Amino acid sequence: MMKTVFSPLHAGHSGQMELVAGEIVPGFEKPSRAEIIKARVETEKLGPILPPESHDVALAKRVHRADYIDFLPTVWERWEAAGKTGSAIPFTWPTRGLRGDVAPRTIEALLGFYSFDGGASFVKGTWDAIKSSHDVGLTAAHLVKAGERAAFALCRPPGHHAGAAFMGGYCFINNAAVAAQWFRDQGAARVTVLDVDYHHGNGTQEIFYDRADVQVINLHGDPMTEYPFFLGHADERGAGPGEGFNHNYPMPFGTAWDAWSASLDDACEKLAAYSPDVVVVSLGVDTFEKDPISHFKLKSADYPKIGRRIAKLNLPTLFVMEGGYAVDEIGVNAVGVLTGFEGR
Ligand code: OKP
Ligand code: ZN
Repeated sequence: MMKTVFSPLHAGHSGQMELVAGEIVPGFEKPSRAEIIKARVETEKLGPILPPESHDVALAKRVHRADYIDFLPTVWERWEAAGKTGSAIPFTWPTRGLRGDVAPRTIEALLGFYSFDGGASFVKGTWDAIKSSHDVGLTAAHLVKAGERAAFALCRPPGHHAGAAFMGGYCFINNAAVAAQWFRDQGAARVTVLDVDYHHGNGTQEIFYDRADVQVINLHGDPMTEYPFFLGHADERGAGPGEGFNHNYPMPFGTAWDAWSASLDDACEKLAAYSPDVVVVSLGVDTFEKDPISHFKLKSADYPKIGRRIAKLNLPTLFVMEGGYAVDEIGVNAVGVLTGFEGR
């Protein structure tokens, strides 16, 4: 039986708007995603569903910049105090040629200072959801540390696009990175983050890029044509002491199981050679053929095969929920990975 950790507080992050193809629309990253996965955990009898314990965000500051983590809980009150309504969406960024080293003062400016796109927006309940997602990840990590073979952190909002000092792509705190760091702090010599979400986990890569103690492996849509566009190429192999410990598998639109699973096999060989004490899987199921914002062609029957391949590594494994936007099938696909891992 695999334990799942889930918090109802995710639901306060609701109604946030998103700019897609020239129109402001309701965010794809919506509460029903987590609720449908939770319902599938129940009907599949994966195992007990536990609430998170509260953990100090000091742990998040081990991978994020302290000023960024201190900023997140203040966003909504500052937005309201400035007389603004709607969703707090970043809109101006310190890109090439501008100063990225000076934090300005107004909430509008700070939202841009602490983000790389307009995809992570706030409403009233967003901070409580972010904190609950962080707590869900760490509580599930504790279960694995305590001897569970695997645990499922049903995180929402997701985390893998969030870097040391920026949010973006629906992500605020990098739940998988925080958990990986926590395992290190608890005595794990080496940790691998295996990111199977359709989108490149640019935040996770950035956080661990110059480190040898956390291996980061990403399978994703080729950034030449897919979001987040500006990271995720095959030649990004790590820097300094981290050289050789970052592995990217960019794949073209239309990639289906045969090619995708060949990348997974190669990734698992590199992972096994690294011989980590624990694996953190950034579990996105937006590789699904019917995902509304993605372009891979995995089928529902493929997800248990992902779980079986990861189980063959025979390592303690923390599954951390990331993306997946085909809500009708998100439960079947996400829980399919987990039941596949359990050998059923
Ligand atoms: C978050 B995760 C869609 C543009 C992309 C952001 C996608 C964030 C995905 N037309 N918008 O990796 O699933
Ligand atoms: Zn994704």
